[in-house]
Amino acid sequence: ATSSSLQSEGGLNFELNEVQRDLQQLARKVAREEVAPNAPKYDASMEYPWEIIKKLWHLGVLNPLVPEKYGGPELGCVGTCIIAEEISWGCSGVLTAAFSNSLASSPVLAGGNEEQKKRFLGRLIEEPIVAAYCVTEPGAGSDVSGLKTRAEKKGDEWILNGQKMWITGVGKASWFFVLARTDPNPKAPTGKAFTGFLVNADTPGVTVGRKEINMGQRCSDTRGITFEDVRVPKENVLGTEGIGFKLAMASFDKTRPPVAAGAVGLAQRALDESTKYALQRKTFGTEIINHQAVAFMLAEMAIGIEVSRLVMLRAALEIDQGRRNTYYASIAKAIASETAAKSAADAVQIFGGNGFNTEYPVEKLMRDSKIFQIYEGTTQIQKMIIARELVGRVRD
Ligand code: CS8
Ligand code: FAD
Repeated sequence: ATSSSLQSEGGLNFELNEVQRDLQQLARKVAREEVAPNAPKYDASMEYPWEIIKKLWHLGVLNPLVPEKYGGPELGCVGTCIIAEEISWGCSGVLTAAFSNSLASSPVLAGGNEEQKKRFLGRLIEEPIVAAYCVTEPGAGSDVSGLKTRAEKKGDEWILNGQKMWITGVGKASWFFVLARTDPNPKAPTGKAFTGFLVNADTPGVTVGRKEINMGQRCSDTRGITFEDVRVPKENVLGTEGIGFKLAMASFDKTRPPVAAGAVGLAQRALDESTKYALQRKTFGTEIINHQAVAFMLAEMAIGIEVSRLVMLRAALEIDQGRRNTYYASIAKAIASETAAKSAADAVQIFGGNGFNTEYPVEKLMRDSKIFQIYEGTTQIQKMIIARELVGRVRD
């Protein structure tokens, strides 16, 4: 092979195409001009960033996964990641608030019938509304199969009872994806025992809890929710009875890469802020960037960011091209989250006493970064998934 054939179309290529670049520029502009300047205000007030959510909707980037067929922009997982990284650079709390729609849309995309896709995804495009993904419970987060919410079939309806916890956007949402156990037999295989439901927020029996006050990402709305004899019509069973667990898992394949992108955006912000600071702040007669111990912290951030960004885009591209990406999605989520947490903590270190103070941007980054290691599957759970994938490959 000649070097030109090795570089021909379809081979490795690290450039964004024109559409992706335009999307990045659009998201970057909003992040820099509207998200970042308002981030301290939202952090302090803990107010839900409705204005920005609406702005993203008007720009057509609030629901990037929704296909054109249902009125959406169909930006795929790569497009979603490009947007997520930029918005998170501005404020990862805003990103989390904005991302609940994509979380809730994913199971609908994975298993919804045409009518459900039109009805639920179409609504997200018609007006700037919010949807939520209700899986975690007070007693079951990592171990999704341990969830206790139950749904029983009665005639043409299902009766939903149970409690969910830590649900992003649920206090603002118009509809939810809810995962419930539908086979009471504890020996039923996990892949068949659960069903996904699409529940309208105004259904009687739905009670939303108080806004939780979290360490970081404080403008995002996180709440518990209870379902008490909530009647769900059979038309709102997502796909078919019994496939809910798999839909919830398949959704993560599409949402973990953008969550990783959010972590990359936060880490990039930490690097940008601390490089700027290290070039200005002087100690012992020189800018602190000239102290190798400081410069190496910046170098480590750069190493983590570059590696995380590559694997995050790989994970997104794999699924956009129709291949199962579970392995890459978990690698991306794990490395990007750890990079975000370490980069933000080191950014505070580089800022010294100023880093600990709310007048400077990095203490917020440190508080905001922690959640990336926890939500959308903890780092330990990502490692478990990666290890299982490795074992699967050996056995295959
Ligand atoms: O329980 C799984 C797990 O992923 N746990 C982590 C839970 C989690 O990530 N929660 C996140 C909640 S949402 C959230 O936090 C949003 S925060 C806001 C973000 C905003 C950011 C900007 C587990 C531990 C991986 C697996 O559990 P197990 O009970 O061990 O189940 P398995 O035996 O592995 O699987 C059971 C069946 O499901 C099938 N399966 C598993 N994975 C997949 C995928 N696609 C399709 N199907 C899947 N990825 C599996 O094959 C089994 O079916 P079989 O028919 O038995 O073969
Ligand atoms: P646990 O599962 O109790 O885990 C506790 C600790 O044990 C963790 O360190 C964990 O890694 C470790 N651990 C558990 N099992 C193992 C194991 N097998 N091996 C090794 N270590 C293990 N959920 C939703 O459904 N929708 C949402 O929109 C949503 N948004 C969220 C927003 C925020 C701000 C927060 C805090 C959470 C959100 N979650 C959401 C829930 C989130 O996904 C869970 O908190 C997370 O998956 C961890 O579950 P848990 O809190 O029950 O921890």
